[in-house]
Amino acid sequence: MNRINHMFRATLLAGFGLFALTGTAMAQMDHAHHGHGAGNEAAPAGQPGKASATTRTVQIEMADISYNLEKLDVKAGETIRFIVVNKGELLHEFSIATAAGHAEHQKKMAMMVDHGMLTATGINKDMAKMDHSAMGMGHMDHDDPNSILVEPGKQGELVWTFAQGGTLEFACNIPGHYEAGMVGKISVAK
Ligand SMILES: [Cu+2]
Repeated sequence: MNRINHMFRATLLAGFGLFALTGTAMAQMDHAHHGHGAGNEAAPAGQPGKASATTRTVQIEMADISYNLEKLDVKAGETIRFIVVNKGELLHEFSIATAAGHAEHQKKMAMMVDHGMLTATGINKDMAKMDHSAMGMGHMDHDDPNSILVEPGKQGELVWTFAQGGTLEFACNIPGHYEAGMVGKISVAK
């Protein structure tokens, strides 16, 4: 890794800590809304699809910090199988939601970083297994049906049925990544 890359990476990691602090503030301000965001977010965006109903497979490649795709055109009712490959060195997410849904999900992700469940490069599986309800934080798993977290060098899969016409976004809600441009438009034609 050359010096410029190294500095870039150091900046990313520093930014991660900064956003984690912001997450604490948001968690305190918005305590009532944790743990049930997935249902709210998923409703206008569609629903998890059956693999057997897949009409199309789309490969998504993630890097530090970008997607290989800026825009995706789909049809209402279409079921797409997304193969999501993380070619970067940082943890990334592929999530399908409205812009408002992503904004809501970002708060939860910041809280997960804040509590050590997510790091810049991976998922802390021991922390993720802990019973956070005892700490008054409720259910905090990253189990949202509309998103998938993929660690560096790995790949994952998400099958999604788009429900209605409109504009959605695919995005990475790891703190700082959406702001850095890790977001794209999905046009859902009726
Ligand atoms: Cu990311």
